Amino acid sequence: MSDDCIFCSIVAGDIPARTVHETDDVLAFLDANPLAPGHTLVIPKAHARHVGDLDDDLASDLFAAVTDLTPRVQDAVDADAANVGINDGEAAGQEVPHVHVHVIPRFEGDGGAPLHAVGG
Ligand code: D5M
Repeated sequence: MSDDCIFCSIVAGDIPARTVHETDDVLAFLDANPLAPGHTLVIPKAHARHVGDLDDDLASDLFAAVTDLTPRVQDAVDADAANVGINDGEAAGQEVPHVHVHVIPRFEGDGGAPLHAVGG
């Protein structure tokens, strides 16, 4: 737990969130500024700033939650696909310094950018 981390505050229950999935080690909740309906964030409950800070067990638990949730999130909003990604570090666009995986439902013709549009 990091005192000045908003996602740690969500894990602690001090800030409300719309939780969609929870285990002992992982929490998933709806993004407060969604890029699409159903935009979900999946986080390790333990504070870690970068993906490289995760130990193997936690990385495995996090990815297991992502693989479980991604099709369920898509189904919930009747999406055609999803972008699944991590902004790891400020220069990559990480605003909240607690690892989080974005699961962003995508719809045919929605006009959004693919993840490989960096620099394009
Ligand atoms: O993405 C950080 C994401 O975190 C961004 O999409 C908004 C979201 N966010 C910020 N505060 C909250 C709260 N309180 N609840 C839910 N979602 C939140 P990044 O990859 O760091 O740019």
